[in-house]
Amino acid sequence: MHNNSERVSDVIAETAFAIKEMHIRGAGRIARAGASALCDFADGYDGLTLDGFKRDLDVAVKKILDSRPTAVSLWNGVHYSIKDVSRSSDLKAAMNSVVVNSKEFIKGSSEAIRSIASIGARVVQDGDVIMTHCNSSAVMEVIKEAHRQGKRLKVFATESRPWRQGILTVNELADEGVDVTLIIDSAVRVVMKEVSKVLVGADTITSNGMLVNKIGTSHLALAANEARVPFYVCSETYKFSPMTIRGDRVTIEERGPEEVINAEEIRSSVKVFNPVFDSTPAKYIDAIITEVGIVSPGSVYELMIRRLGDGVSNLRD
Ligand code: RUB
Repeated sequence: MHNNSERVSDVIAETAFAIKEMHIRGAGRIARAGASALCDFADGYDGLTLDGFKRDLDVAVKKILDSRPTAVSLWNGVHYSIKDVSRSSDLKAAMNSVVVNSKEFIKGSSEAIRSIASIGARVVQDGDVIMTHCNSSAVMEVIKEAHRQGKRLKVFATESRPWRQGILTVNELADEGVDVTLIIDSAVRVVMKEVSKVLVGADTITSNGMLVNKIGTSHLALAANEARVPFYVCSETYKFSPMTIRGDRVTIEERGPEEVINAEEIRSSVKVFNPVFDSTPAKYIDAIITEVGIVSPGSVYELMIRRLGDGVSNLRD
């Protein structure tokens, strides 16, 4: 029989495992899952001192953040949830602040997606041919909203090896009645000739407007640039990385070779390199569709400074 503390740390361990193993995936979803786990942790905490709570919370936060390194949404969701703990004067207030703030983050995150859907749907025109990559809930909601508004659309979705999140994308859109075609990743440049807009999601956007998203995103950007097709990013502002203001680099996750190939298929001397995300420079991005409106990649820095205010100097590692 588990006591309460074990139960709550189980919630943290289970969530960290589910994120690491990609049972929960996508930058927005992992951020909400991280915040939700901290909410349960704080809600069920049965320790007796504020110092003890802070120590246990630090361990929980580290475990959640270590689950996947690239999407800053997770960092932002977790830090939003714990932002008032340091100034809480007693244990009850500290626990309560985590519960309140994590719920607020989750609510704000879901509302942001709805705003992006309605703002993005205005960008999508009747007759558009859209290409997307991987499976972004922000992009999905934009396309579905435009479709609901009666705009006639065609969507090309990349398979997105090795996890093949493109299968999720095509099924999700097909269930809504959208005209959708699956393509392999290497067909991007050939198909781009037929495309009128590219819409992709974001894991992280840096202060200089660079996009970090699923590996292969930069190929779509280059092909779009060559074919003069506008390239849009659909991103909540909590995917903006405050740490990049002070020059931090974004860690690009690498995962195991087993995701790419069965070991028996190749000689044992063959190495396999499996980077999970790539970077698309700001110059290839026409606009970022956020919940606060459509912004240029060049205005990300301003927007971040305005929102963080004095918090910039307090950024933790
Ligand atoms: C998912 C991916 C998505 C972004 C944005 O990668 O790159 O484009 O996370 O998704 P993975 P959303 O499957 O490795 O997590 O718009 O849902 O936040």
